[in-house]
Amino acid sequence: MNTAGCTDRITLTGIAVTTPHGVLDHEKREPQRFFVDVVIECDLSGAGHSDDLGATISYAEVAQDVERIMTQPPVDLIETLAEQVAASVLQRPAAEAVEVTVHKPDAPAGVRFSDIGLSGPSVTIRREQHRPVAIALGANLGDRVATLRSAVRSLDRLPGLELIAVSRLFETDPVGGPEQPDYLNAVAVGSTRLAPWTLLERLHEIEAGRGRTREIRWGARTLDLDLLQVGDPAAGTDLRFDTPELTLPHPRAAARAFVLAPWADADPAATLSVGGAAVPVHDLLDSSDRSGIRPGPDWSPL
Ligand code: PH2
Ligand code: MG
Ligand code: MG
Repeated sequence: MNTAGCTDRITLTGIAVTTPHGVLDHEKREPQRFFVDVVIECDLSGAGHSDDLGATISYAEVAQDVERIMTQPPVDLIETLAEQVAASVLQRPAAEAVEVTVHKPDAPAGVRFSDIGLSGPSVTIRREQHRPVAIALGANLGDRVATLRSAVRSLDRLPGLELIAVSRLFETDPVGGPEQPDYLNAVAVGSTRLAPWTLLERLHEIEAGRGRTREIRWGARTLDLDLLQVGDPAAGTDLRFDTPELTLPHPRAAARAFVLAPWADADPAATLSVGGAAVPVHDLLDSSDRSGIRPGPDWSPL
């Protein structure tokens, strides 16, 4: 995976909370000053072009989360507070990474700290988003194997996406749409720090680069890349939402053998959230209509 972070950032500097935390007994009784800085790396281009708060992370919400975490019952370490703040920021779908600094300017340390600026001890941690992701690949025009192979290569090189496994190829009867050639389908699974709509944009760019056009819904295509799921339903961390641009998990994945067969092949332990429950993809496959699904040509795309 290319690990270069996103260069857009939301910064909150110096969230001030007076509250008791510390290793020493008296620190757990007597409130002292803490200042928290949060730098969130996230793609702000969507919000910048749409002027829509829903397309970014509300700094007010983050600030209030920080205050709530800081005013919990006393803990010993500012590391603990920083870790909890980072974890709470990373629950937001748009957050790709976060840096958290917790300052404790009046900490008892047996020395005198400068009274210029914000002096005294602090800790700084940086944590990256790592969400499991499943992507479906399909092709039924042109040199299908070559197109799918180059699509996997593009996915593998995508900054912010790390591929872990790619399924075998399955040859499948077309489902829905007009009369069209058979498909080759595969599924790639991996880990991403990207916001789902940012990842979807990258998938559309890869499709466009392989001559994909969008004339007829469910019509023949050189390449189709669909975002199936982001996050882990078994841990309750999968992202679920329904917008005109993107619905997660993919609304038709649970019933489509051409998705389920390669998905179970790439990740035999995969689960999909169906009506709020994490259901093994294998079980969904077993109860789906597999009549139009055949083994495809051999490949080893990674
Ligand atoms: N994709 C569709 C519609 N129908 N049928 C098969 N067999 N494979 C596909 O990938 C497929 C389809 C819309 O994306
Ligand atoms: Mg599709
Ligand atoms: Mg699609």
